[in-house]
Amino acid sequence: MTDKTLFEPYELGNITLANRVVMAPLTRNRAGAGFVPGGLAVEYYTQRASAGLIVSEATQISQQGQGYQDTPGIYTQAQIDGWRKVTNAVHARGGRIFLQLWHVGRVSHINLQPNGQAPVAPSPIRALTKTFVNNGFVDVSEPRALELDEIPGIIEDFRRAAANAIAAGFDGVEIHGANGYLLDQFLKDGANTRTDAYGGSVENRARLTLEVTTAVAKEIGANRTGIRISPVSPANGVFASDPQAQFDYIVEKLDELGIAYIHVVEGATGGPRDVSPFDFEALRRKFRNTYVANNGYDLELAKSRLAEGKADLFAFGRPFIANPDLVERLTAGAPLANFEQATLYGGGAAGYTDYPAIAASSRP
Ligand code: 8OZ
Repeated sequence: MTDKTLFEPYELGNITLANRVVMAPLTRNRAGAGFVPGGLAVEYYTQRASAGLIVSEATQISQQGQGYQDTPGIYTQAQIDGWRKVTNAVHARGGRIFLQLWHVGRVSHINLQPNGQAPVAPSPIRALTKTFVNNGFVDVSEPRALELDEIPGIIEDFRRAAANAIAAGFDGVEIHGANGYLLDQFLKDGANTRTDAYGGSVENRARLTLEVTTAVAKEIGANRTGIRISPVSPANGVFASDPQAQFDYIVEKLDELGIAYIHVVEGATGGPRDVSPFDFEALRRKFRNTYVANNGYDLELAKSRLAEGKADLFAFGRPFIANPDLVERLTAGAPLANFEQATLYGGGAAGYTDYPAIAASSRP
């Protein structure tokens, strides 16, 4: 296999990606009033449309699903209309874009919740993590456990959000099942001590994620549905005592549902790849459709993993922040710019849409 393959088209479900480079979801906290993505978001995503696939920033499916200030939603008509401008612009540049569907669960703050209520979670266990509200990082609020009869409403919120995403022109959706948010809270026994049908065993902990995925796939088509998982990541204070059994099981079931892809955060999100022993190749073997690999990839690692057949697509997150033309830079072997930490979360154009593409003349 030659080096070029990373930059050749790839068939994902029923769409064709221009290359195997995925822009990973990146939270940037710049939505406008009503949690509507605005003109800057249109510009930001359009600048990055040469990615084979863009996965949008995590987008809440309901007000209850929000955990940080100024993140966009996909539950009102104004939000659908705002996102429509993003998808139109990305498509006009030949790009493809999925929306990431997000419910934060316990990673939230009463200031963001409907009527100032407690955030919801599988169990009333506070996460040892912070959230970004009122322009600063603060401890998350004490959550309350979801009642059994509230669970159908959560599934319905995901289903409706997926329908809204398609109405907004997205090519598909990625269910956020990673990084210590609601679905990952259910999957991991450190956050889920339920004794009903949604806790207590590998099968029960997987139930909500599988019910959500089934409902979304039924609504918009399995070939337009993906999911992100992070089996061993401690992100947002989650812990699984036997992640291999938990994730072997759920990936087998996701394969049966025939969804387009699994997007796997290999290791600690944004951190080391080898935090604990885990056989990611077992997940790859269990899943017949597309395996999207993520976490700390650079060009060399992506090329070698592709050559070894260990993954189909490679999701780059942070490199896309300061390199809107990441695909062109990787293709040309051009140097990558570093992003500025201070402008990651919130603000305006600075550190968002003002990172330049490399001048054609300075490409090697
Ligand atoms: C960074 C800051 C806030 C949220 C994730 C949605 O980790 C996020 C996120 C990342 O998946």
